Amino acid sequence: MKPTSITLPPTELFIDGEWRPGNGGTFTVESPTDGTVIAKPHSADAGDVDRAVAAARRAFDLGPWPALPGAERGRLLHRLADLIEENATRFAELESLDVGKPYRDALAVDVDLAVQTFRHFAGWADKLHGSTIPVPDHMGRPRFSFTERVPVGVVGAITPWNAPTMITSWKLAPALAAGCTVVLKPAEDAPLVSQLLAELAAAAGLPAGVLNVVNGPGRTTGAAITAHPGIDKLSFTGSPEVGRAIGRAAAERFTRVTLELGGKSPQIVLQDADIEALAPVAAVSLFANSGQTCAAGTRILVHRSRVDDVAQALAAQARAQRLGDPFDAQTTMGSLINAAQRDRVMGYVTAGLDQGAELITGGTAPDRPGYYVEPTLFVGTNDLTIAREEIFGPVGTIIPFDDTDEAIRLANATRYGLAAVIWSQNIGEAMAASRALRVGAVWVNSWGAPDPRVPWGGMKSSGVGRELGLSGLLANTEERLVNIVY
Ligand code: TXE
Repeated sequence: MKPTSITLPPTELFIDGEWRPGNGGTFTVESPTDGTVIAKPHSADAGDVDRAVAAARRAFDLGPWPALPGAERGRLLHRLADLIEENATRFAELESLDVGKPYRDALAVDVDLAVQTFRHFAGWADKLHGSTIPVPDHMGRPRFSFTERVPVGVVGAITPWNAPTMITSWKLAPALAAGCTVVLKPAEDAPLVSQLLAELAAAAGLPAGVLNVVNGPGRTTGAAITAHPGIDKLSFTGSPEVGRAIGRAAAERFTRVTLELGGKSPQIVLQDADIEALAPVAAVSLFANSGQTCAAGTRILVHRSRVDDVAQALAAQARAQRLGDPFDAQTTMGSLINAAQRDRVMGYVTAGLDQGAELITGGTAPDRPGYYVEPTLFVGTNDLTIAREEIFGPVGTIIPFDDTDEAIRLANATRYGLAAVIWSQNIGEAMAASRALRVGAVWVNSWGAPDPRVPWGGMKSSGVGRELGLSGLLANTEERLVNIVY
């Protein structure tokens, strides 16, 4: 059950180490499970964004952050990780309340991975090395050339609502470890955990201006960040449409940019796949967070001889899901984020039916308060709207194929390229398929949330650049070459 009292973080903007009222009015955050008003955070107008960028600029250009020894930045980030861990249940409560995802998932996955992400990148803060490069001098003098990794500067981070604790940590931890300062704009639908993060960053001892949090709508607050000349890098996770606008704005001033834009990821079930083993994992990939995950394996490409077995096994998994109160320990699926998303998902279900897909299970929005959709499975073809567009809801389509070449062709026949899963007991075949896929991440006989130690990002319309891992750290740096001739 929902805890009787959840302590909400401050609702103001966090600029230059202080909570300040926003000049853009307030907006309402509703619980997606019952429509009640949770909070009314302040919105930042362009002037507030300007002040936040100026604070981040000062903390970068004059302040101690990039000049601190890496080990000291690492110590402060470890302290922040410890504080997040100490406040884990508070983060999970806020995430569950805001997003409607099961509390136990928020605690075990999102918050845990956020702690791991801060710890991982805290460890990198004193390990940003360059290289020495032997280069002959054209006049025959002794020459010494080396490179340094320097922080890219002020990072403007714009985050989505589906996994706010985790995705915010993906943006903040590598940027802060590299010595960057940050202006963060959380998604309007799920701003609460970022407010708590700001509170804890101050408690951990991060200097004023190093992290600034400005809430507000994307089209005003987000756009003001995107257009601000004081920002050196934009880091965005969200829809391809907004990603394109951000990429365009970045190109205007050659601002560095990282975009993570979701996917339509295939799960390829080869003829020899162990269906009993794959069913529960494939179900997590489809239904975790009510399907609102960027790597959801929503196109289940199945060898024609196994279609009935897979359909039965996944339908059983779908029927075993318990929709309900995210704070109820029995609940496996919470709500969608808001009414618009529920309607959007139901629109796709209708399109699937209209275009002749066979509905195996689900397909309804239960008649109860909140924005729920039943776990839904279709059998169809790769050209249907439900197989082409990212639905961001608990809807999967089983698509038959006749041989592995056709499976690869179908898997790649999408504008997205974030992730793919291959289910097979033949490692040679799985590896060959893996190499043929135009995606940023492949799982063989598995699926799971990204880990901070490995890179994350997509090919094609799934995005530009990588977050996490060493690539994610280096994406917050520039490489500087120094030549000494003596
Ligand atoms: O995303 P938006 P929405 C996909 C998913 C989902 C769809 C729409 O398919 O159904 O996108 O979700 C900010 N300038 N993903 O509408 O609008 C906005 O305030 C600057 C996949 O919520 O892209 C929020 O903070 N910023 C995805 C963030 O962008 C702007 C996760 C994302 O919002 C802006 C989320 C603007 N003009 C959605 N307009 C993934 N990669 O997993 C909006 N924003």
